[in-house]
Amino acid sequence: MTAERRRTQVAIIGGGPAGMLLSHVLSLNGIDSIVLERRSREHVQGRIRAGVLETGSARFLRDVGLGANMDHHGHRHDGVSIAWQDKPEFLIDTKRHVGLSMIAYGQTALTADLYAVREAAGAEIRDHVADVRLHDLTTHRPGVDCVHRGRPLTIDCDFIAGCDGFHGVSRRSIPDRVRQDYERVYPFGWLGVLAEVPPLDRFIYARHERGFALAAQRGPSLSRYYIQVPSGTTTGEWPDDRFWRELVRRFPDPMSTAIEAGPTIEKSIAPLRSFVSEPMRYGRLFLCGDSAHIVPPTGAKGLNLAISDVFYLARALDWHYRKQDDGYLDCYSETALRRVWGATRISWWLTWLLHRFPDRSAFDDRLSENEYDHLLASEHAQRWLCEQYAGLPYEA
Ligand code: RFL
Ligand code: PHB
Repeated sequence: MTAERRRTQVAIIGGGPAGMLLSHVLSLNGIDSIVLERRSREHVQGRIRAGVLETGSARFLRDVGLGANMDHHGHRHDGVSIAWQDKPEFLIDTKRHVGLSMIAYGQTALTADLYAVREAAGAEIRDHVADVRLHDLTTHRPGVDCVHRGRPLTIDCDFIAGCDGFHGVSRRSIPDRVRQDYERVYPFGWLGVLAEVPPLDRFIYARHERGFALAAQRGPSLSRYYIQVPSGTTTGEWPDDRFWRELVRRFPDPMSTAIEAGPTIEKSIAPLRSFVSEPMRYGRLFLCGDSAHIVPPTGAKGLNLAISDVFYLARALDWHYRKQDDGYLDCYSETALRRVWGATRISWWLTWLLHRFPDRSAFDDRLSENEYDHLLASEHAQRWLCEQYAGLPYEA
């Protein structure tokens, strides 16, 4: 089979939310791109993941013409509650303390919006791409070799955006001597289910001696629930009736009695990890989203970080092409990493506060309890948490 050769300004590796949003924003600025995605379109659009958008993410999505479905089908909420066994409930009241609300809008819906808008614009999105290799990253003419549906494909470009998630090839294309990885792996994961039953009326993080649980929502009759499970657990060990029995035990009354059980339509386990790779740039390769960093989902920050990375990178590329100014490209990594470390810290803190750690001592348990009591009592502590939970502002 003959090889194919294409040229574009920005080759984007990965067709998840980061890659698709970047390709959309670039096209609004008159910059062309080709997206290379390893999996099928159905697989990418079927993944159930995040559910909460920060005000800043929602504002950026509106600015780039992606607000209509989000504002129509998503719903605003002013904070997430913490239900701590045998203690008063606490609302992370972002509206009250920092004047910002969140929007509950599933990543699945956002991904569908992104594919719809890019397809309508005639974007080049290649799925089923294999053997992706990046080359000449430190020259002005980098490129990507891959195999697209069995046929060799080479892309010549000006820049490569590595939006291929934690398991992708982009980050690994940065030499070890340049790259520094920071990592913490937690000894548990989240078992998540989706069920066609009415959800509770708010998002609730439950802290219980049996482990963490989360009540979330995807619509008026679609519930999303999670429970902490030990690492290595499989979904096969969690038939529906066992899941619901365990879930209600972790919520205090009256929440536990309000939970409606029903057949699950999706069930998956996500391991929890904190990970940051520095720098987020190597020559003409720029990393965006989960390819450079992973946060545990306590805090709902992962998708929001992917969106802020795209904001910074799209602006930097716009200035490069439109103003011949590389200032933003040169500070991309540093700027994006400041926000990444902020989200890494708050996600780690909430995970530490709300989960049961198998190796934790009684001393540590008392410390976390005291931390919660302090949160209940102190306006300053509440504001500190709300400022970060709502999402730090984008830098000018
Ligand atoms: P993705 O979504 O992983 O997309 C990367 C894409 O790259 C493709 N790919 C490749 N393509 C070509 N060549 C290769 N060699 C490739 N290798 C991989 C993959 O197939 C994929 O399509 O990364 P991206 O775009 O950076 O987006 C990140 C978000 O998906 C992620 O941060 C969030 O889902 C995290 N997250 C949450 N974030 C929030 O902001 N709010 C939340 O409420 C929230 N809840 C969650 C979450 C993540 C969870 N899991 C499953 C880890 C809840 C859960 C349970
Ligand atoms: C979700 O809606 O899936 C969700 C909400 C809050 C989190 C994580 C996930 O912290």
